[in-house]
Amino acid sequence: AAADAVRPPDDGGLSASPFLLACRRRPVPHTPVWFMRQAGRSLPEYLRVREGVPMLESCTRPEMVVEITMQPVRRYGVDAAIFFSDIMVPLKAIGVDLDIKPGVGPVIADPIRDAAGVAALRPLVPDDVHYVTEAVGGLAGELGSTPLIGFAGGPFTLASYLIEGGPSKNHERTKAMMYGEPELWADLMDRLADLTIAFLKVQVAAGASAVQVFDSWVGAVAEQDYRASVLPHARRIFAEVEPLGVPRIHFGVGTGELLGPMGEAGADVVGVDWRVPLDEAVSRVEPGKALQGNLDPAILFAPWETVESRARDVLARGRTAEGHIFNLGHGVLPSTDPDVLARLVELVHEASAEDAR
Ligand code: 1CP
Repeated sequence: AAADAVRPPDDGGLSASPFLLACRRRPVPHTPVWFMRQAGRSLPEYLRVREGVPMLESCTRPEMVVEITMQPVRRYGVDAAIFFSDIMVPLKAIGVDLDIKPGVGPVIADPIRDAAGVAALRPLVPDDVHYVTEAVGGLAGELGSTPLIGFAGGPFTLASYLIEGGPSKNHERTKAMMYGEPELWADLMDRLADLTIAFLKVQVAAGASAVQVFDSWVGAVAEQDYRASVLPHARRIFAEVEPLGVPRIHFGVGTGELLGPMGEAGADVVGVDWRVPLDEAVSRVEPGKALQGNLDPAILFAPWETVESRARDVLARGRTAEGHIFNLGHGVLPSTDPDVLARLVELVHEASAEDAR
């Protein structure tokens, strides 16, 4: 109806972008699609730009960040860009001695194991990450009507890297603190939530149109413990970001049993990994949320006919949600063929536009 028509936006077309409309559970001309970890993985143009520059240093060079963020937008025509950075950048910026080692991931020189370690985590001020402000500002001109997603790590995931000292399979020291030293744990989670809030605010103030909180490893926690030890902090993050007025996405891996409480944390969009079909996820998440996901990233290594039928299945199940943003169930795997991703974007756009007619 005419009353529902999108008014000519005075924001360069951003408010009519399918990605932002879907986050708001509004009608879309086609299902929007972007990929977690679309920037800086396998693309040859990325590897060329990064040659000889350590990961964390690359995040502090605004021109490089702009270029890497734009690469998947140019190549794939995705409906959103994700800012090239890392969940560890704000920790580095407040003085935590850490590195991102090729083939390993984040490594912490002095893992946090006691109250003194927790107390040493200071708040982030915008000047600590002035290069982020510069890069996001530079992207506004390049992106035009394509929205930029800012992001930060979720508190459990950041705590795990800090306490374990690096990537961890079982998160045993992290859980030992969560179960055994609840007051110290709460203090740590408070500080990490503050860090995440501050980092998201910097990105939105500089021009990001949406934010995603990656609590990637929180699926390791049982629902009861999530509710007691993580959810209050996640809830505070989304509440403090709400006045910024941009859609908020909440994602974790292996979170099938946590989709309900993660929805309660307050984001506008809940990310779903590939283990739970989207129509089932709809019944686990409270009403009033859009869903994001959830093609298995490993399916992209199967023949195209398989990719296509599985992608169509995700689209069909996604239609049962109030809003759907097509994505993978987790990040693009490093050896993924970029041509398959390009073809997938085309398929999602064409197949969903046909359905919308
Ligand atoms: O699309 C993009 O790639 C944007 C940039 C981006 C994002 C969104 C990077 C660059 N990192 C992240 C988020 C991130 N970092 C997450 C959450 C998303 C997820 O679950 O995948 C996590 C858990 C990290 C931590 C991290 N950083 C890891 C995982 C290690 C583990 O525990 O298994 C790794 C390997 C990194 C390094 C990293 N971050 C980003 C890149 C391009 C790289 C590779 C390093 C390099 O190129 O030298």
